[in-house]
Amino acid sequence: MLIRFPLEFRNKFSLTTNMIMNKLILLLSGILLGGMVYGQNAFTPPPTGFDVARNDIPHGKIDTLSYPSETVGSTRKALIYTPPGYSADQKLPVLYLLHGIGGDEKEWLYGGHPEVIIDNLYAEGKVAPMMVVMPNGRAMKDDRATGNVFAPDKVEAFARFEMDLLSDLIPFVEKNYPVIQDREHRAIAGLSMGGGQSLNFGLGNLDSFAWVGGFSSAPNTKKPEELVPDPDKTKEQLKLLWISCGDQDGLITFSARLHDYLEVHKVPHIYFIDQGQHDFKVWKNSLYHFTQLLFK
Ligand code: FER
Repeated sequence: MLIRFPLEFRNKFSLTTNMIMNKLILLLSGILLGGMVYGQNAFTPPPTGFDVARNDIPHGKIDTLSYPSETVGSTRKALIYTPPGYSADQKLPVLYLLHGIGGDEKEWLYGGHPEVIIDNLYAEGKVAPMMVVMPNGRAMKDDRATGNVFAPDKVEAFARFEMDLLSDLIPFVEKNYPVIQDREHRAIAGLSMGGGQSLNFGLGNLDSFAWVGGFSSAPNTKKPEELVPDPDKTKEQLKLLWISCGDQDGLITFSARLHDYLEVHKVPHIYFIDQGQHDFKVWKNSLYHFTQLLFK
């Protein structure tokens, strides 16, 4: 019987109560379902229509920004979502949202329509106002997702993006947009290669990010002991560590091994095993739940 405990320990005071409640619920549902325990479903599925554009609500805006990258030696592009009612008077937090191995800065937009999901959540008062920056995470001169996207130089460029993000893109965003410039107002999340990047860069730079999410993270995800060498420090600094994956995804081992390590070292995190494969159905669900936890 497979049991995974949904963990949300952001509120340290409710830690014990949460654990007991989770175990009780799992035990009860285990008995009721005769061994079919879906204890990992700490989140109810998004309501029908969560990803369908509504014309009776205010909409945010997607723009393209271009920034000079010293890391790559070129001008690079990213998309930026600004929320409904955005004005330069109000400083906002930022989510950096990263794509997968076959994508570029437009992958989330075309495949996941985060602007629709987030607009709908705003309309219901369920997300904090935030900007979303969707960069191209392949930090090389020709950063298009063409040819063999698994070629070693392209895969390496996903690691090089750490420097581009921290030294070029974030400073550009913070210079040119009204955003709050501290770790508690920066989140990083992504799908697959972007999930691995988010865990690697987020957990590796706790002074820059307090909110970290890996969706269906890929083999570029560093080993847990590299990601979290000092569990107490990670525990103290992180506001949210989110790890999710589809139960039919062949890459689930990379999420599972991090979850197991975090359990052993008692690092609070959310481990959400969704039903599904390596695709946007799972990533949209994760985005829907993850964004509601940010900056609160
Ligand atoms: C791999 C399998 C999958 C790999 C990367 C991926 C670098 C990434 C998948 C994705 O981003 O969707 O072996 O190695």
